[in-house]
Amino acid sequence: MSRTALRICPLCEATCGLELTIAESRVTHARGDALDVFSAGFICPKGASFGQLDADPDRLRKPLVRRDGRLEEATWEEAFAAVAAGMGAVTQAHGGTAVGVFLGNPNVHTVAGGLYPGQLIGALGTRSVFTASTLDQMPKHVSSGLLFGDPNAIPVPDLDRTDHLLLIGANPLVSNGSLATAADFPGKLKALRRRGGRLVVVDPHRTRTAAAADRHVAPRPGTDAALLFALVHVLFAEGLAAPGPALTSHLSGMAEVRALAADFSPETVASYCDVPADEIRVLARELAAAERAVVYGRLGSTAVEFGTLASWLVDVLNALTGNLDRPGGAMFPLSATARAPRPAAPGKGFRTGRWHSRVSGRPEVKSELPAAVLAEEIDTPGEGRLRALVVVAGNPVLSAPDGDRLDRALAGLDFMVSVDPYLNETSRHAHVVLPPPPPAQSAHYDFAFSTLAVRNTVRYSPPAVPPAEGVLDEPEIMARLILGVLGQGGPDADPALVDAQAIRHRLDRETADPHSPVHGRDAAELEAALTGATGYERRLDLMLRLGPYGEGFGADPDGLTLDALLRRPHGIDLGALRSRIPGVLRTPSGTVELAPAAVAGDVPRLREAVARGGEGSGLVLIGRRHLRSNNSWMHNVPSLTGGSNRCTVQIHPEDAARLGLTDGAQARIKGDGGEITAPVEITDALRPGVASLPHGWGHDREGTRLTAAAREPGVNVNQLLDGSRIDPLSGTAVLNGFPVQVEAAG
Ligand SMILES: Nc1nc2c(c(=O)[nH]1)N[C@H]1C(S)=C(S)[C@@H](COP(=O)(O)OP(=O)(O)OC[C@H]3O[C@@H](n4cnc5c(=O)[nH]c(N)nc54)[C@H](O)[C@@H]3O)O[C@H]1N2
Ligand SMILES: Nc1nc2c(c(=O)[nH]1)N[C@H]1C(S)=C(S)[C@@H](COP(=O)(O)OP(=O)(O)OC[C@H]3O[C@@H](n4cnc5c(=O)[nH]c(N)nc54)[C@H](O)[C@@H]3O)O[C@H]1N2
Ligand code: SF4
Ligand SMILES: [Mo]
Repeated sequence: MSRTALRICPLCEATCGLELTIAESRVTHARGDALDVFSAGFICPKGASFGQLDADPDRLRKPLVRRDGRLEEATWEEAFAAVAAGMGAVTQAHGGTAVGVFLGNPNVHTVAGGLYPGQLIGALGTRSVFTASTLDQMPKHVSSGLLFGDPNAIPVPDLDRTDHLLLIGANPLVSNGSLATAADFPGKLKALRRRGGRLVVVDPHRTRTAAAADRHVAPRPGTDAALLFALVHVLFAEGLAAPGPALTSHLSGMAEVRALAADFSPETVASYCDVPADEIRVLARELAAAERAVVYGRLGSTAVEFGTLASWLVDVLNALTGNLDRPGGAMFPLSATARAPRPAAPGKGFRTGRWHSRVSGRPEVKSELPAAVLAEEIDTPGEGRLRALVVVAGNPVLSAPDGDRLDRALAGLDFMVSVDPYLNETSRHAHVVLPPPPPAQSAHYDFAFSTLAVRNTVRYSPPAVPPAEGVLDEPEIMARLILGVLGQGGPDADPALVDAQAIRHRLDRETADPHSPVHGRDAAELEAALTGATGYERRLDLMLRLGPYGEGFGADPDGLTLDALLRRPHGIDLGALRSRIPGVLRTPSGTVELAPAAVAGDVPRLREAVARGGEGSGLVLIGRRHLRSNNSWMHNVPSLTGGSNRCTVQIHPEDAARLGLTDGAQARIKGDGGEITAPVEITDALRPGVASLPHGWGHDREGTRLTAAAREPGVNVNQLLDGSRIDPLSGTAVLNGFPVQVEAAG
């Protein structure tokens, strides 16, 4: 007998609702849930492989504990005892600050990742926190922090209503969208063009998305900040900078932006960007002329040399053309678990550099240090060296610069614990591996992506399959880990304490807040009203009730609760995005601060780069993604790899001819951090002067359990980096547009 269950897909930011067919606790089929209020049936090849991924025989089903140097299966009791002993030894000798934390990408795709990392970091009292954000979108947080006073207030393209989408360094037909949660991105781009709108793509690669565009501009990688500055320049020069009356009253810094853009005329930047000045003018004029337009930038605009400047300019352009916070433009989502809107009030503003990394003095950003300096924080001797590491859902040996150095550094740690379902390139160094259950056995709520979605909806999936014998769900693993770090991890430790503490903390704050619907109420009585079968469900219930659509513990009887959501398994539609300025602003001035001093301070660096020009700079490398991959951890599912999903170095025919490279032959690629060898794939989709390699490959290290991935291991592109190339304002590694040398191997 088979049955079906609904489950939001955790495999990318599109968050599609899936309908799983389940026979004897096994997912035998996955299809798009046609009734899902957000995704309406959309699914991609990864979602369709949900069952294979869920049942991957290499997935760890029991914890692993290192004994005499070898990782062996153990009981949960033994594993948490080993954590208590190992962590205890380090923290007693050196304090919790000697423990680092690395949080990888799936933390934004799990309930546990949305709820527990903050408590873990708090329990350790460490400032050595590293995440995938500094390999990804941190520049956007910095730009939002400076512009709007809130680093998490990221405006997203209102895809359903725009007439003109200018896409910078994003490939949503492959990635399915990022910092713009939109199921069926392909369908939304088609609909845009059907209603007479235009798609313009700026990308050095003629990607699937670029090939589908009305206009494709292929600049030299890394030069987008200059290109976008030139668009701003044109808007001012031609009298097209017109935010409109509604927005203008909430803007400051227009004159300063104009002055900053003065040096970046189309003629000045044309040769650096390798885009003709006339074409730059057309880009600006088209953007200004469209009734509703939006500029949207993604990884090719963030993980680059001038990532923060480019991210900032994206929203400067949205503001100057009157498209910020307006339907069809760039809008701020309002998630169901956000704090309920408070009256507009000036905030403290956003600061970075409250502390610095020990070895190379990199500033803290959003309480994080750059992932690119993790290795040196471990392997550089001296006071304050990291001696232990907790990795949750991360594989930095493959995802961060100089994996070989990090690999050696991890091997030298006194203690390491990984919360991860796989024994991979990173977790193989752990002393204890704590595996979460596969996704079908886990509940799902999108805490992160609901704040980035192009339409406000709310959806929750309880576990589709009951947890198998001997399984601990990831919230419980995290709660026990937190108790262990606090020295309360004995065999009778009650993980519910961790949830109760979080609930009490929030209720104490809310009952003391005059703007809260529960101001002055009794926290214990409110706590008793919460429903939910588990600690994390009660936390979700609390957040929903106190959120912008919540029932507020009686304030709005029709409002949202967990129970109400459970009665609507396909989700609840909360409507199209609505304007949120000034309520969303938390800058000291209470305005959108268009010309923040920190950003202005980085402009001279860009001016110098433009002055140096781009000619004769040799080959630069950029990344690429494949529809059937996801970073480093989906190469172990045979139905997803092979065919075009391979680790090849792509190169333009002219470069191949000049370098004597032939299709299919091996090339040696050298960068700051080392050299790798990969098969050549010649393609004119890339502009000349650019080579491309995907990331997340290099599955040939010993001591992993990735049977399928090891058969076609590929190579680790991040070995070409040494960790020194960083966007200074955000600490983000430059993963796109760095110099390499390529030659025929052998
Ligand atoms: N050169 C280059 N490097 C890049 C990029 C690039 O474009 N080019 N992209 C960067 C980007 S955008 C990102 S986000 C990073 C990603 O960097 P990471 O987050 O370090 O890497 P992932 O491959 O996503 O690793 C995810 C880990 O989580 C585990 N995992 C999967 N599901 C779960 C779960 O439910 N719970 C737990 N606890 N663990 C789980 C997987 O087994 C894997 O070990 O890589 C970055 N690195
Ligand atoms: N199938 C699949 N989907 C994924 C992932 C995956 O690995 N596979 N990863 C997920 C993650 S973690 C993320 S962060 C998102 C990323 O989502 P996207 O950013 O949409 O995906 P990318 O393919 O990295 O697209 C970046 C584009 O920038 C271009 N580019 C590189 N350098 C430059 C430059 O200097 N300027 C400009 N203008 N463009 C440049 C590249 O050619 C590439 O097409 O995708 C997510 N979705
Ligand atoms: S697009 Fe993303 S969320 Fe949707 S099915 Fe594919 S992997 Fe899952
Ligand atoms: Mo990412």
